[in-house]
Amino acid sequence: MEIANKYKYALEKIRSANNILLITHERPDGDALASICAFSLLLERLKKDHKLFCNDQVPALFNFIPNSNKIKNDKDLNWGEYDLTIVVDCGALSRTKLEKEIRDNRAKQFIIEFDHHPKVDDYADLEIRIPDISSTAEVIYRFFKENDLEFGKDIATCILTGILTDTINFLNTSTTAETIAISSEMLSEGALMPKINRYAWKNKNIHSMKVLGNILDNLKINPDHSIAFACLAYEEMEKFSETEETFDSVMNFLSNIDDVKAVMLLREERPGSIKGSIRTNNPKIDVSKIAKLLGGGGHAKASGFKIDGKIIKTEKTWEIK
Ligand SMILES: [Mn+2]
Repeated sequence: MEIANKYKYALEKIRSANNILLITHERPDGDALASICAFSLLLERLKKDHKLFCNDQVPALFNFIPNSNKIKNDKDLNWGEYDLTIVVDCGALSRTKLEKEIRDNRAKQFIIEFDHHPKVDDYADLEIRIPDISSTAEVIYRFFKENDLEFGKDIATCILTGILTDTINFLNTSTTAETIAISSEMLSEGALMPKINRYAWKNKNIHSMKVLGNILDNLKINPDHSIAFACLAYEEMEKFSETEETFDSVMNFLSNIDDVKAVMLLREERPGSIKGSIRTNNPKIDVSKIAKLLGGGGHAKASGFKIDGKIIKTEKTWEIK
């Protein structure tokens, strides 16, 4: 099906549904929350009953996103109730943390997926995926546009939030002329850009700055692979008790290093379980290939993986056992 027809078909499905379940990914970022909330606002306008699910709590910094207070993490969803499920920004189905439930109820309901990650799982009845565009919010913008749906201030704020957070304020390479044109249109619609910037970026507390300081202090460069990297052993992770957003912003900051091909952070989240994040600014490099080799995935410019192992700090560097 051509993409324009997919947008139309998706709206038909939404209009004919009575009860809709909206799902976004665990540990949600700005785009994940903006995307689920944009749909919630549209469904309110269309007077459709719906529920919003995310496995983890909305980080306080994103409380400004309209309707984010409606997101629940209660897995006790009455699966018989819904005739339509919309999954946004998830990449792999496992990131919904409802993999089993979705697969078990697969026959009973129609699933629409909106995403900009490379395809991992085949589960949606209608897959609206544009890999490597700036954000799922940009996919949703196109869905609105193609269907002549009005935005209004709140939905415009959602779409601009998704774009600004996923592109790091237009810094990364997925930013196109269209991304900026859409952002400008959303501002004209009344999107609250100063609010987005204040909450989504100027939100660093002293503690997270000190975590950044520690990581910078210990940063190493592997000259053979031209990768800058740092590790955090479990003992340090425990000491920091930092949230995902802190490490996200650390990675954003590290990816400003000019003379390496990529940056990598390994942190032992739980004893024996290491989470890796890898970023690059180099247009010729696809870090998702490394992530995939290690059982993970993501975008060409930002990817992640999980491996088993223990990080041990030695005098000069780290060892993984
Ligand atoms: Mn996204």
